[in-house]
Amino acid sequence: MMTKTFASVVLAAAVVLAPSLGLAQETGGTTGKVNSVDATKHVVNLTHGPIATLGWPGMTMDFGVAPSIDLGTVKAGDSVAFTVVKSANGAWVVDSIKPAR
Ligand SMILES: [Cu+2]
Repeated sequence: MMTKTFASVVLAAAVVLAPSLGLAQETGGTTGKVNSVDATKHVVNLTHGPIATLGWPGMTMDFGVAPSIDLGTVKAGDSVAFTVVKSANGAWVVDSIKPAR
């Protein structure tokens, strides 16, 4: 879809360009459990632990997922370790997600 493609390009550009522009990039990571995956919207719902660097408590929430991530490798019930980054529009986006060890 055009809209999603455009949003993905903007997001990718923001993630790539923010550090080179000297913008402070807020990031953090933790572990959690995948509750659901919406591959069409490129969104996951995670119950995650606290993220100390962001001052977040543990919670259950939806996250957009960076276009570079193959959601075919992520499924409901998985325990994962993931990182998030604040995108240009203020939304938090998962920029890495792997099976938790
Ligand atoms: Cu959260």
